[in-house]
Amino acid sequence: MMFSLSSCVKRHSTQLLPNQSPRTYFWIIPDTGIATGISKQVLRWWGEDPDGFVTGYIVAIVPNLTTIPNPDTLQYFYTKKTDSLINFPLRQVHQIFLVSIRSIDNTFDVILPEGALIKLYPHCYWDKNNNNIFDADDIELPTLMSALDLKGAKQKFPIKNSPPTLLYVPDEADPMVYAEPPKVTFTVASFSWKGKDIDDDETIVSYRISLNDSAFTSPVTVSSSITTITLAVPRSRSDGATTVVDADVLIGTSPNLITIGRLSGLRLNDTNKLYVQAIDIAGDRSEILRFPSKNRTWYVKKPKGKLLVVADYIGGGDSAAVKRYYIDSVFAKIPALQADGFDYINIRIDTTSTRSLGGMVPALQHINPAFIKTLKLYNCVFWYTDAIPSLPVAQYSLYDYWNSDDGGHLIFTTKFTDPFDNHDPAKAFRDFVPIDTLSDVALKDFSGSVVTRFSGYVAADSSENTDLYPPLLFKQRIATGFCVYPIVKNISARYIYYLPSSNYPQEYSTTPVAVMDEKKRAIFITIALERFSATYPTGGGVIEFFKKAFRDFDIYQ
Ligand SMILES: [Ca+2]
Ligand SMILES: [Ca+2]
Ligand SMILES: [Ca+2]
Repeated sequence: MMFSLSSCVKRHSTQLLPNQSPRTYFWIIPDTGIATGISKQVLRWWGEDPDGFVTGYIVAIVPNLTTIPNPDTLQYFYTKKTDSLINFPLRQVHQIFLVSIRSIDNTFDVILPEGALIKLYPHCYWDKNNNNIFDADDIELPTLMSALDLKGAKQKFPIKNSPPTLLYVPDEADPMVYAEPPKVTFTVASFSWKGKDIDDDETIVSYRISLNDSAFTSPVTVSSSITTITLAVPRSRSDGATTVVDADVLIGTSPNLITIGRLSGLRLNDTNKLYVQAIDIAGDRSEILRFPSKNRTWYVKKPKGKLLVVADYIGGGDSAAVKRYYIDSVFAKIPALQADGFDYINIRIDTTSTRSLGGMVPALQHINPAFIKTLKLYNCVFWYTDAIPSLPVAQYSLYDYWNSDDGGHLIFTTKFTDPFDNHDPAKAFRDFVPIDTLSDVALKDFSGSVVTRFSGYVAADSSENTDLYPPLLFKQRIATGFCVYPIVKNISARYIYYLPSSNYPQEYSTTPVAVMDEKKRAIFITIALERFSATYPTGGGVIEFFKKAFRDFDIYQ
């Protein structure tokens, strides 16, 4: 069609008839949109020229105008396209936009780039430097005016705001699940969301947050840049509470958490819900996003006692036996601990084929701060592991826990079972316990074989005679099938236990197996404590070890 028109023009061009102006038309999609439009609209236009053909268009989109000014001082952009998804820069609920489109016919002889800014007044020019005056390298367009649709097509758009929307965000450990609190937490939990607005995500101004109250009676409001918050209750507040307690609202990550508000009504030893709503610049609100998500619960346990036991243990099918050892054979025999109570968390249960973190471990992006703050509810964390500890979880949380003023004390005991295992490929241990190195090579005997059978005593470091740790005695019947990787303490730590010297070569004559930092905040033992007798030898054993550690930590005398 265009080609036949073109040849038509050529045939008649010698007749010196004046050029006829093109005409311009447009509509928007969907066509119901003009009345109840949203601030993103598909515009479609076309031009017709009676004595030639249309080569391009200039388009102006101007807020708060109802007619084209005379003279036309609008700023146009040039395009060869015939449609556009127009994103109106909406800043009010009902803002009006004027769209003016003028076709250009084939008598215009300048090739303009897509998007060139065009002014028609005081004369036609290409405003190359976009400053609304004719200057510098701007280019005059003397043939434009006569090639232009002088009437143009114009349309007023009353634009209606659309409310924002709120979405869950994925757990960085598993994109198939949401970043939301574990089904059971203590009095700390983190929440993340993502706000969207069809008018432009930047038109969201705030989020309001409410606890157990979908009516948002007394919400905490955060700015739109905050899309993760953490609820936390200090022990000084929860210890005296019975059924409900106020929760602080924190932003940021440890050690830079900032308290920005408080929500009342966190239910202890009960289920809870957190509600979030987005508010845009026009004051419109999103649907309410609820935590926990559908078909899930969030139960908050009131913390008790000063000790949190972290079970990082599945291996070998003996996890129940190991748990019984600590809970029944050791902690049940420490009167102060029994009087005070303590808490227990298993961080290895409820793993899935796609999520290796246990179900009690927060979303990966929430370990700091939610998991760190959970540990900090307690004066002491006892963390025991099988041969495959949750090193990333420990790495994200434990150094901060025992090195910060609001943290506590750590006893970390692990075990190594495979002499050829790549037991610490990322060199993770030195990030969270007071050592410089954990050897790559397991302890060997005089024949060069890895030592996998242990017996007798582990001796306390005797360099500080006044501060001896109680001796520990291997439980002979299970003291096989594991090995020891020698450690080198860091400069501000001391060894507290050694393997006895007689069975090992000179270089391992005094093999350290436990270390404590100089501030007495962290103890690391490379032999699983459950390998030792709880009660023997006389004056020693694992019960006495914990009593000594609790005294050193100034938790229980
Ligand atoms: Ca024409
Ligand atoms: Ca200019
Ligand atoms: Ca909006």
